[in-house]
Amino acid sequence: MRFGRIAAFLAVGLAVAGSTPASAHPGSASPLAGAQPGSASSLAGAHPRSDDGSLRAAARGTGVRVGTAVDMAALAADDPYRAAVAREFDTVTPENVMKWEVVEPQPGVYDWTAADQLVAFARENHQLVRGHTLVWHSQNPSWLTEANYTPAQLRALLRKHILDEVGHFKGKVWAWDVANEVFNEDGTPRDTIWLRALGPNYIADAFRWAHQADPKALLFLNDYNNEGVNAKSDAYFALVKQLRAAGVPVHGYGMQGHLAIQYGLPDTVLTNVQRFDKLGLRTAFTEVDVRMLLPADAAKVQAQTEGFNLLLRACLLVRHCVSYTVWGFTDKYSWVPGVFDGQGSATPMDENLQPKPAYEGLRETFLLAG
Ligand code: 9MR
Repeated sequence: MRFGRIAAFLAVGLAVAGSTPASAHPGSASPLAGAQPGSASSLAGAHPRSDDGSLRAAARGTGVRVGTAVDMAALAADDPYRAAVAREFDTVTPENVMKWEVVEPQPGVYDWTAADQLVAFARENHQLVRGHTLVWHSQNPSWLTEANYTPAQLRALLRKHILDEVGHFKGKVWAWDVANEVFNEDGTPRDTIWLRALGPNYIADAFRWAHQADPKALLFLNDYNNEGVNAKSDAYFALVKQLRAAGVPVHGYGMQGHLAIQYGLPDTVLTNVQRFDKLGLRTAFTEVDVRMLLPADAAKVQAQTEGFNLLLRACLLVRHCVSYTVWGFTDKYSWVPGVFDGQGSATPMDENLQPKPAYEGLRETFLLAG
């Protein structure tokens, strides 16, 4: 239904400058027709509900699932938070509990407790799970990073980690962020233990192992500052073409969407998403938040609303953008103030879970497209 609504965007002047329905609509034959991975039929999801005023209800019929990162401590302790996760979202991403340091705190000793709880919560609420993340330079266990493993040992450890984790969640995770943040801003490969020991082919290996463990899961690359056309997204574009030419099962390009209004909003997002879309690749916004220097004022709030909507519109204007996920929906649990001094208010709801203009803007944009 998504493309019938592009006229609505244009009519109300919301379309991104330079876009047209024709350029957003890459032909009628979908390069994804018949593709198996990511079929939601065997997973929970798309539960029909009446319009209860939620984001989830607004997103229905748009072809884009709306999701949030979930803080598992908050989910256990905070009933209004828990109710909002269930009410507002189609998909959930564990903010931390599927990361290697959490799932394998000691070599060979797995702890799936918190991740399993999220999967069960998602099932109860007819939500899909985005798994996050399999190979990354951060949040790895110290037993892994502080030992002097040989390249062969590191490769075996990475292979086992991916086969075991994806295998544990086989049939329960809709999409995986397989490789996270593998490029620098200038498009060169990020210097990580994986690159140093294994060379750049560790990325292709990671996708092959993930596919082997769950052939139906959608497998994504994922990064930040790759929303617009720039050296980093160019590097991803080249990598995707190279991986696909080599038959590597890569299905999606994830753009985290951590924006900050004081740096301005990226202005080539739609062009960037379109070029990946035209390759037949799924795209997704995976970790959207829009921070600001505190205190907030009306102009900053307006800029933030525009930031959230800019990314959502780009998603709605292409054929294969499958989800739009916020990295937490309430300022009560956002990672931002702890990392960026003097910044915050980055999510669509305030600390009392009251919707901000950004929330209303997202709802309106979904409704226009639905
Ligand atoms: O939000 C996450 C925060 O709680 C963790 O402390 C942090 C550790 O690196 O990771 C945060 O999530 C990151 C995500 O996994 C990858 N993209 C950037 C996110 C924000 O830092």
